Amino acid sequence: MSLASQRLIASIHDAHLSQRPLVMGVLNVTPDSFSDGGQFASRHKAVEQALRLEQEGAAILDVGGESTRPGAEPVGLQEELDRVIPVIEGIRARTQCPISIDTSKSEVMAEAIRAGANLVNDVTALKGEGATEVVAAHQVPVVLMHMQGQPRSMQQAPEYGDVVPEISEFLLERVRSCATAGIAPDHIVLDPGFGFGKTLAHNVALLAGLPQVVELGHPVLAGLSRKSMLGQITGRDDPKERVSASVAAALLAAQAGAAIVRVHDVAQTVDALKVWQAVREQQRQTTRANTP
Ligand code: 9MG
Repeated sequence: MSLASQRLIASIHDAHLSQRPLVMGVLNVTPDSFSDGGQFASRHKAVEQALRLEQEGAAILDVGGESTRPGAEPVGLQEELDRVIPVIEGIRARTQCPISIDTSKSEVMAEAIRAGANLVNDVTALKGEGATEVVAAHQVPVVLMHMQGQPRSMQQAPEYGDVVPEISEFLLERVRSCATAGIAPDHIVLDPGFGFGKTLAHNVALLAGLPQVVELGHPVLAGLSRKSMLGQITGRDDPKERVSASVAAALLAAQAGAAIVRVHDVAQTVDALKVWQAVREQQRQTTRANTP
């Protein structure tokens, strides 16, 4: 295992145990993200954006080349590689900040790790062909996310009996499969997958029940940033207008015990977490002082 992966695993577990969540900054490298000015200009802009996110306090940079939004169409292998690999190489040439590859394709995982990625973020929880093998072979940490259905159709009619236990059971089953494939349990981060095949009621129940997912014993990642559930609650249609709602949701996830929050608005989230942590530290000191 590389030293960088060892360090990342240690910092994720430290975040989990100390309840000081790491902020993962989202870097989408889909054509609509950095498109003006051609291939090299857009690669340069993506790398500059990554460095900005790091400067703002991102502890992990999550690079993704295939949209997972509801209704999104799949992207071919070569197209996805062409989008993400040069950007990962470009980031790695400029910073040692941990990089996460957001993909479900084992070939992209392997190439991204070769190019400098340190963590795999898979919204299909390593169910794709060859995915567990790649993660086991490279001994990198992995985020296993729950999704009902596929991005193209997942919001059509999501259904659960009891959403939190059902998702927890799915995640535990994936942990067992990964262990059988040779992935160390302490390399696994769990993610209930807000917005992935869930109605507003499911998402709210999931956020309220997030401590139960944390109790499964693995670090938990929560991705609520700018999602449509926040648009439904606030009435804000434009995702860019959901910053305050996203920060509030990240704080709630942190309070519930999330070890990583995946966000677009890194600076705002980092500030909010600092306020929460300062008050929490004071509360801890007061409790200690008053304990005989
Ligand atoms: C790629 N992506 C989009 N939303 C996400 C979420 O909530 N969690 C994870 N792990 N990845 C996500």
